[in-house]
Amino acid sequence: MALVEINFDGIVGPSHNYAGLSPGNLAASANAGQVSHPRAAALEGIAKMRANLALGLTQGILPPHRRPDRAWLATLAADPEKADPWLRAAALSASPMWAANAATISPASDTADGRCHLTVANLQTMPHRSHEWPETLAQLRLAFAHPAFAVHRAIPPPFGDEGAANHMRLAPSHDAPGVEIFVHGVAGGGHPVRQHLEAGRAVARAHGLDPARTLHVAQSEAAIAAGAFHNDVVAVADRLTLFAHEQAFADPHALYAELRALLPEIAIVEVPAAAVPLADAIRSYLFNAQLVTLPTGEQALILPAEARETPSVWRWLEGMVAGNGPIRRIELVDVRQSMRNGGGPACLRLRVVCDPATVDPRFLVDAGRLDRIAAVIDRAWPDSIDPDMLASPDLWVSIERARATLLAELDLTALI
Ligand code: SUG
Repeated sequence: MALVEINFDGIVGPSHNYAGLSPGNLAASANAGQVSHPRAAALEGIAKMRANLALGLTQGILPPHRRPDRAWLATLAADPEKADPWLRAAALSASPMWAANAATISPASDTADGRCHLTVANLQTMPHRSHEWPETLAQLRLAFAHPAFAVHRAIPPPFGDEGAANHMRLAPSHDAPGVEIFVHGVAGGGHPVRQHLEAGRAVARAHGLDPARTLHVAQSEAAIAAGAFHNDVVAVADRLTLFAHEQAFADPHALYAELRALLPEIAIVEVPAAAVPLADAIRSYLFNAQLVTLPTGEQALILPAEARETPSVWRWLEGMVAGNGPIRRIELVDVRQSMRNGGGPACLRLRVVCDPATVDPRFLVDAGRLDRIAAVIDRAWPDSIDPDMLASPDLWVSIERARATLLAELDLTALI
């Protein structure tokens, strides 16, 4: 059985819009009220997947959710079409595109029963994301129905869980036991704390992780206050490399010491605040990169194009690849539509380490399948959405039709 890392990208849904629903997410708040471009957004996502396939990576997809979520809205408003605008926007949000928040994954090599465990995130802190979990659960139960997997329901509220965005795994290889790090918030300097310690502990227990190789660490308050609403905005890990901002964790030295004791060969690439201030790291999404190991064994960082436009970040990256560190290559991708809602390349993907032969093939893509998905998007996705249009019944119907057309193309009408 060959274990590989598969990146499952959320396909940007036809309702993608800028409603400013995520306090603490500075990009989403700053762009509230702007006109969005769902078709361009979804095609940017497809281009990122194409580029990853060209790098030799294995690629999967998670389709957009049912939007508007009429059933959810109907429980909250007598006449859904006349519901409060923010509630209507919450029912229409395309936020399931950020697949890093779909679930937390522990590969088979870390778990007591030798299965790959997935726990769906409850996303209960933000109303517009709190109704994602039932459909995520349905998708994951379909994609990972093979006995090699165990798919768990979400942790009950009020303990916030935002999935893989607050979880990192370090291991010498996919088939060797790793160290799993669950990152939670304690205080957010006025911004909401979305990931709770209790949730991380419950997920680790459900997955049957070895407590000696499982760390629960706090995010720094400064990071959340500066707009790092998820840990993956300030840190990312792959194999034996941890790439993190100096101010990512409440007690970085204690974390690094524990990691060095458990994994003596670890490489910790810490970016000092003196070189890249937190504000620049968050604006450019330097750490919301996909840190991947290519088939050549080389590690690459797949970064948003904004990294090149932020002088401190670009200077630091140029120095890094010129040096002797483990990250040897930089790839830039344009996901500007997603970035405007605070979602970079790493937010758009859920990593699952498993044997691809055990995954339902309808959730895996090659270049030809991506072409067919792009053709549906071209045909059916709205060109633009002005937030004022969110009440339009015609828009609702065209969004529903667009998703149904895609699900038919994917042979996934079971999800309609
Ligand atoms: O949860 N934005 C998302 C961005 C998620 C990014 N994910 C990771 N860091 N892994 C969020 O804040 C904005 C939607 C709006 O305002 O309409 C939004 O939900």
